[in-house]
Amino acid sequence: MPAALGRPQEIEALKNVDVLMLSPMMPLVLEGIAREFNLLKAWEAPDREAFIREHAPRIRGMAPGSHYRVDGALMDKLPKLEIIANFGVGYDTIDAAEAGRRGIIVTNTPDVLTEEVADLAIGLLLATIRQLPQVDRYLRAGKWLEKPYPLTATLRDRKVGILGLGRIGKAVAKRLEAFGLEIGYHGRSAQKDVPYRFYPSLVEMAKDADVLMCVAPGGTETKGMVNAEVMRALGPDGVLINVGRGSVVDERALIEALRNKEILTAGLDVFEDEPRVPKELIEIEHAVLLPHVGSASVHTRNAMGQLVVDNLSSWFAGRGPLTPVAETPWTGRAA
Ligand code: NAP
Ligand code: 8YV
Repeated sequence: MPAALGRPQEIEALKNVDVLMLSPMMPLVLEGIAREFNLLKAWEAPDREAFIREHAPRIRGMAPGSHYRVDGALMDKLPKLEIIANFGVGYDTIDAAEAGRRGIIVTNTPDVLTEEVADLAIGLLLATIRQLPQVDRYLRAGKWLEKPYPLTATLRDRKVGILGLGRIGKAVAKRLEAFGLEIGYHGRSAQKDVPYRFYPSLVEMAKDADVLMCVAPGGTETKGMVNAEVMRALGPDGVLINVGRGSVVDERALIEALRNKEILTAGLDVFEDEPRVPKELIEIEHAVLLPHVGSASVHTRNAMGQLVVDNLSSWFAGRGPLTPVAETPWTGRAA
């Protein structure tokens, strides 16, 4: 049993527990953590590295911001680290397998954002196919006074292939069913009790579909899996929507596919190198580009933030993590 999982059951003097935050997070998280623990704000220090070095021997918890990589090298510096509480369901910036090997728990924020992100995915799909941002700009520019906006493509009769039929993928599928659309999915394996067709091959799914809805996680396994071949298979009437991770789509191949009209258009909430978006994508007027706002409502971000705080509270109160990730399962406290 790794050391962190076998701590003796005792009432913690929580205020003595050092929790490291690498970049500022929403007030609810900052205040929630500071209320219970000794919050170390690395970004306020003149020298972040020196600050981490100074406090490292005592740091037991961590709430990293989304733009920092938490890898083995950082874990090496934090010998007492027990838990990394991620803000977000996706945790591809954290080397969770490495954390697991060291007995460090990683938690994420599943479920509380599922419906919000699914709503956004549907909004982005409609906005992309019916060109809603472009139509809005048209009206504001006074062009309606000259002539009606040109007719657009349609969502009607489309087949949607979902890459990543997990919590969010299923919530998207449920909404698409209400739209009367045929749905298929691709993942590492077929799922029981799912009424949609499973495609073992992403290319085969793309051939059959004319919307590819990507809700897959980031990481080395999925990196660039929506590549030139997949886009060619999706075809000239095909629409790519990505609300999963930017790294899942080969962005250069996407730009080429859009430029060469190998696919019709794309709606993207996530990008390879956020917040930087290639100018070639920005120049493609018919694509719809959002600044990673899938979960970005006050309601849902509060729920996510609270779950970050609650995971730390629960862990340091000796009750285990609330939402550990698959690589660091909670097996209970040793007697
Ligand atoms: P989830 O329940 O874990 O679902 C992930 C799905 O991806 C699973 O169904 C899994 O199916 C599939 N998958 C995993 N690895 C795969 C691979 N190598 N090839 C093909 N499919 C693979 O996670 P979730 O809660 O739905 O969240 C999904 C992702 O959405 C997050 O990881 C995050 O990146 C993204 N997200 C984005 C936003 C946003 O603001 N845009 C907000 C929240 C989440 P199998 O196990 O069958 O392969
Ligand atoms: C968050 C996300 O916006 O949960 C995720 O995986 O991508 C989003 O909900 C993000 O992680 C916070 O910056």
